[in-house]
Amino acid sequence: GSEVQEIETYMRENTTNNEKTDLFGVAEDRNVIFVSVESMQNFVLDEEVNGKEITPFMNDLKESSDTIFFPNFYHQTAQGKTSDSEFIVENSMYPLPRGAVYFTHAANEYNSLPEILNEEDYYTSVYHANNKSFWNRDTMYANLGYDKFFDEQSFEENEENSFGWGLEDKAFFEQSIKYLKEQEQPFYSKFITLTHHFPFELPEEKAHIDKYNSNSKTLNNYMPTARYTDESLKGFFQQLKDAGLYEDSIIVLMGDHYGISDFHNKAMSQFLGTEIDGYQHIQNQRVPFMIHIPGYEGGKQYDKIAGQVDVKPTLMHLLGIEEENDLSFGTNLFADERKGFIAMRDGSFVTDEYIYKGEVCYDRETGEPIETASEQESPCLPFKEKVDKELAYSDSLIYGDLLRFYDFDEGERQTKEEVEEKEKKK
Ligand code: GP9
Ligand code: MN
Repeated sequence: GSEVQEIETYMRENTTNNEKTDLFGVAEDRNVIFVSVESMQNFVLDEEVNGKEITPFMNDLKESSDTIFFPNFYHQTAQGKTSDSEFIVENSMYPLPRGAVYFTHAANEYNSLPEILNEEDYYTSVYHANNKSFWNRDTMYANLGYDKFFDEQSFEENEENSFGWGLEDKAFFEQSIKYLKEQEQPFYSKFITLTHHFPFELPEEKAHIDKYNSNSKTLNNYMPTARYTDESLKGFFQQLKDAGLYEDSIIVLMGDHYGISDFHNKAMSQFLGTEIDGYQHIQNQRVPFMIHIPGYEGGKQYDKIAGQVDVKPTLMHLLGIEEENDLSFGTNLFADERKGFIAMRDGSFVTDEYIYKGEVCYDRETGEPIETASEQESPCLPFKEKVDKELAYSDSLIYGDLLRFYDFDEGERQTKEEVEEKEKKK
C-alpha cells in the first residue's frame, strides 16, 4: 500500500499535469490515425542520397501549416523494440530494463489510452500485417482494451506485394482503407509499418533512390527503404482524402525506435560528417514525431525536448479529454510546466541544457563534455538521481502490478481486500 502511495504522490507532484492550454480540444471528436513508422530516425529528414531527398513527403509534411512538429523527440525503447514503443505510448510509462513488458506483464492492470478512448465512445483498432502473436500483441491488445486487431489475416499477400518481413507498406495502407471506412467514428486506429525494418531489403524495381555508399550494408540499404516508406505515407494521405476520412481526422506519425545501431558508427559518422560519441549517440535516438491536423493552420515547430512517454497526455489534450485521475510519467507537450528531463531506459537522459550518456555529462548545445573536479559536482547529477528514481518507480508499478490498487474512476487507492473482491467478481 505505502509504495503505491509514494509513487502516486510522486507522479501527482512531478509528472502528471492537467494544465489546460490553448490547444486543449483543438482536435475534439476527430478520428486519430496513429502511424508507428518502423525504424525511422530523424537523421534522414532533409537529407539526400546522390542528389535525391530520402524523405520528401515527411520533409514537406513537417513544414505544413497544419502540422505540429517536434524535432527533439526521443524514442525511449529497450529490448522490446516496437512493442516497447507501443507500451510507452499507450500507458505513458517506461518499458522494462530487460525483456519486453508486452510478454512479461501482459495481464497487468493498466489505464491505457485505448481504454480511456473507449470510455469516450471511440472505436479503437490496430493495423499490422504480421502474425498476431508477434510480441504477444493479441494478448496484450485485448488487455489494453483495443476493440479490434487487423493482423496479417486481414490482408492479401502475394508474390508481387510481399518481401522481407511480409506485406509491403504500400499494399498495407491500400488494403487498410476498406476497413477504416467501415469503422464507427470517431475512431483511434494505430498503423504499424514494416517495410523499413532491418535488414532493410527492397527489390530493386521498388526503389525510388540509390543505396548509400559506405562500409555498412545496413546503412546503405536503410536509405531506399526509408524512401519507400515515405512514399507509402504519401499514398496513405491521398487514400484518406479519397475515402473522405482526411478532414475529420488527425494523423500522427511517430518513429518507433532506432534502425541503425552502434555497430554502424563508422558509416554513420561518414553520413553525418561527425564523430559518434555519447552525445551524438543520444542525438541519433531522435525519431520523427509530427501531428497533422487538417485545417488547423496553427502548425509550427516546437523545439522543446520530448519523448514517447509524452504522447498519451499530449493526444488526450488535443482531443479535449479530461482525465484528472490519470497517472502518467509523461506530460502534455504543450504545458508550460513539465519536468525537466527525457529519460532513456538505460539511465541516460536529455535535459534542456545537458545530455548524459555513459557517465559523461555533455553540454546539450555544444556537445562538449562538462569536466568537473568530482562526479558530485557534475551539473547532471541532480537530474541523474531523478531519472533513476523515476525509472525505478515505473518498474515497481509494472513488477508489482500496482495499478490494480488504484481506482482511476474515483481517483482513489484501494485496499488489497477491495481489489481481491473486485477480481473475484470478474
Ligand atoms: C514486428 C514489427 C517489428 O511485428 O513490429 O518489430 P521490431 O523488431 O521492430 O520490434
Ligand atoms: Mn520496430
